[in-house]
Amino acid sequence: MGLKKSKALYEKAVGLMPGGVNSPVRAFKAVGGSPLFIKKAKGSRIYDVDGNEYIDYVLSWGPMIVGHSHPAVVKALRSAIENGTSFGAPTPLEIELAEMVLKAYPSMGKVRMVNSGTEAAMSAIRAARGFTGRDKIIKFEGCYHGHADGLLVKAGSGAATFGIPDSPGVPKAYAKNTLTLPYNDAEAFKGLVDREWKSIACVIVEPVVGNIGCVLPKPGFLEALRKETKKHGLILIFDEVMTGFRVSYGGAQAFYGIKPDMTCLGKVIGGGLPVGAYGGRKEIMSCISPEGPVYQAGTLSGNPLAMTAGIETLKILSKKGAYEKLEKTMQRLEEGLKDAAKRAGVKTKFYRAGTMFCTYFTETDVVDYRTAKTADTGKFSRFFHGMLQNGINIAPSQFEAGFISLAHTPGDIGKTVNAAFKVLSGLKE
Ligand code: KE4
Repeated sequence: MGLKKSKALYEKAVGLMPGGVNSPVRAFKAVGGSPLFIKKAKGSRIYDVDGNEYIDYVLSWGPMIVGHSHPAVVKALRSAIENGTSFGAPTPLEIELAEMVLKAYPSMGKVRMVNSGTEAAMSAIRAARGFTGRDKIIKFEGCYHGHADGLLVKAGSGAATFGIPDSPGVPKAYAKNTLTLPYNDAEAFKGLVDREWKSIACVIVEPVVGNIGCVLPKPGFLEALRKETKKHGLILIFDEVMTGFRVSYGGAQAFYGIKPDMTCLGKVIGGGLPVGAYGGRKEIMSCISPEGPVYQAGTLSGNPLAMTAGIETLKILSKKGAYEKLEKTMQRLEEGLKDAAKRAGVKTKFYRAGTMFCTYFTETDVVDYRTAKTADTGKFSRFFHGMLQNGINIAPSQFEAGFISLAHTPGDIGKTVNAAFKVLSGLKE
């Protein structure tokens, strides 16, 4: 069906928006070529403006876990929109979603709705700083917590690994309060905290790192974060924007049995509409305005349409058998992709946590940012475009996670595995 219309739209878009997109990863810079413009999506499928159909493993970067345009979500939104779109006043819907979230995440005593994962992480860190009176934070290389200034920081040189800006526009003064460590290095973490704990408010971590592909915590790593933060009164923040309701209904904290002090959520809890949330122990959340002095606000926070989509999505996920079905589909895909690479004679490493996954084009075990970067991004790009040509839409970067939904069928998985074998076989040359 060609990509003529997408190409024409992209040429127009670049004259209107930076890079022609509203979020960088969509521009295909990591894989080359020009992005698809999507017309619609239904179930496990997306359809571009040229009429091409794809089985979708991006799922809007995670939110569409029940499938695109789920009838129950669409129906609920249709009736919600009749009542208006935004009031700037409390609604019963916010109570309903807050109750569902707090029930699923018992580590949270209270929760605040915001509009994105960035806002959730930024606000959780402000709460931790306000609660502890300390300024510094610890993050881990490769973890992404949205684009707030203090989080666009990379490891500086030197023992204390003081952060340096990872983007123009981030003042050095902001970055120096962010200490950065290698993910999965419990010893380095313990050493830094033992030295610097008096000035550190919190540690923020993706319990499974979805922003360098899919990197699992080594046994003992999350436990070490929990032990050392408790010992020194640091706030442990699990950024579960991606892992929340994805790795399990109770997120990575339920999956790994670790109770953080605060949690950030997003993506799935909005069912595809803009929702983020942060929450934690009651004594921390009581610092948040208007209950306490730490200011945080948002015109559209708790928006009735976004709450409706989130509530309906969580209702579907909380039904008996939902995660068993997701797990079965994921197992089929994992076995199929591993077998396809083996039969095609291409060395890959596959990782997954629940139904987020990544195939790395490397022979190195991927345990952190450094080892993830051993992946052959050229080979990945050829794989990406080959899969697209075979009607399979995967993330346009080696360093992003893939996702499945309740709408993915055994037939979808079969088609995907066959396409993967065909494309991987072509990579051998
Ligand atoms: P948003 O501000 O994009 O809603 O959430 C930021 C964020 C925070 N924490 C984690 C763990 C995240 O994965 C994200 C956003 N994830 C990316 C995917 N790598 C969103 C895609 C994009 O940036 O367009």
